Amino acid sequence: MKTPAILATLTLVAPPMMAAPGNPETSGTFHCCITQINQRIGQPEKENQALKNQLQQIQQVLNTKVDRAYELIPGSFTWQKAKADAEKRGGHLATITSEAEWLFIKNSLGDSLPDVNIWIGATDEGNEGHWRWVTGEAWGYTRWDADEPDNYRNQEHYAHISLYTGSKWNDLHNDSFLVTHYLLEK
Ligand SMILES: [Ca+2]
Ligand SMILES: [Ca+2]
Repeated sequence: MKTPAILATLTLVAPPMMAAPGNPETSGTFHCCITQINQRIGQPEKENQALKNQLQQIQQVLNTKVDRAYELIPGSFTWQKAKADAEKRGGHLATITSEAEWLFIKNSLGDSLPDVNIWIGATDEGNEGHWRWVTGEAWGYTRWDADEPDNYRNQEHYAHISLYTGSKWNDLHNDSFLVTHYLLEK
């Protein structure tokens, strides 16, 4: 809360009894005071700008995907089995096609997200290096970790959110014990 600090500034710099608009001495004092207040009010606005931008982006997702819901499903699925299970539940492995959608997912799932490895609906199976979403949505936005996807041992064709890298993405082989959840979107 900045309000007490602002009030303190007002009291110290400009005693209320001197409020004479026509008096050049007092109006100068007030001008100085108002400038200080504006500076102090403006500062938190700047500090909050990043947060406001995030909220705007989340709002964009809400506007375009109002009926979307994301759920973390636990289980030792292969990527293929996770894909089938998501479809059986009437959804699909999550497709994360914008920063806004990612922020929305992060906000939806809260603290549970960074603690586990999670399959998502991206694969280059059958066409090495050509990544695609299971839904056929346009491939563009990515969150690959540095040096990923690396197609290690020429076996890694499935993407997951990695707990080790601040929720960046890594490619893995279909059957990895490291992945303990998948992200359902429906
Ligand atoms: Ca690959
Ligand atoms: Ca990899």
